[in-house]
Amino acid sequence: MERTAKQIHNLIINAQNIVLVPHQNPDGDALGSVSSFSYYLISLNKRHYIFCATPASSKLQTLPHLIEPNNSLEIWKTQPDLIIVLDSGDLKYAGIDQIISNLTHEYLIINIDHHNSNTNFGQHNLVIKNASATAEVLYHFYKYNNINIDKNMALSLLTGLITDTDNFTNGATNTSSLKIASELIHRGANFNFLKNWFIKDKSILALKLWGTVLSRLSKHEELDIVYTYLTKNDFNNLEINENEIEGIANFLNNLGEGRASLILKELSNKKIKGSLRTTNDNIDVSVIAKTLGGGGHKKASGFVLEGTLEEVLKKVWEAVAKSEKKK
Ligand SMILES: [Mn+2]
Repeated sequence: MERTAKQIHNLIINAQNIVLVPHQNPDGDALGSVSSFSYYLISLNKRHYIFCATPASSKLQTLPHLIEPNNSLEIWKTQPDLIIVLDSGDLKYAGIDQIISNLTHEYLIINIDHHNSNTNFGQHNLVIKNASATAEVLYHFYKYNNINIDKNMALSLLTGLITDTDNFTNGATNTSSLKIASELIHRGANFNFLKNWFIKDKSILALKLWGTVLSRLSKHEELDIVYTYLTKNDFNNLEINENEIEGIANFLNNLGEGRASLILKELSNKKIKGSLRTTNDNIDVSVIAKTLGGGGHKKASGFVLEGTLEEVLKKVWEAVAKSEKKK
């Protein structure tokens, strides 16, 4: 791990033009990770861009330390020699699989991530699957290379940790994430500012949507999984972004019932997005998501399938039953 971190650092030192890529619909870990990296590249005076296939939520953009990514395809015409993908299990999740396959110049891909389903798609892969966040992987990267973590970098990394541990409450929270968070705070990251920003993040409209979702909670008794769903009509007239759904999915971890929870969301073009969560050590939701063509972590994963809500729900139950048999 240390060797890979040092190799990557050498490549950065020698690079002419770098593109940083967080995953699509970037969350606090994806944006926090690219922002901390951007601050570091600025300190090195390195020419670089941050490309994201979709815009970041307007809510996250209100955090002044997070750097707004750019979705202009013109970036790729600058022929970056180094493409650094952060917080993505594969290039499709990052939203750049098509773009990469059309590149004709020479480049290297660097993959820095913590997803259990990571496919090691880079020429260099710094992947720590038991890390709570990509921010944690980057913390180690900076340490291995004796890079000073300044205040802005610390605040960006702490944003990633808070996001992926759901305010230090979910299964990804461990001694390592808490220890790193404490050092980041020591380095000037304002925990109270971030904590309040993340906790006081609900609007009246959003909570009404929560009410709808929660009123539909059901349980598959045999498989012991709690589930609910959102139709297109539910949020057609509301300005609700992807992260809101993640928030509900994470909240379902508070349930004392069921081994895992599932929330299905109807997308446009007849597709359904599923988010799986658990705090139970005896179930690995990344295995279920993988069977359904998705991916993620042992305790939090997701997938997108074609079909109606009923059809997709049926496929999920089949995937759960299949993953149980394998054991
Ligand atoms: Mn992450």
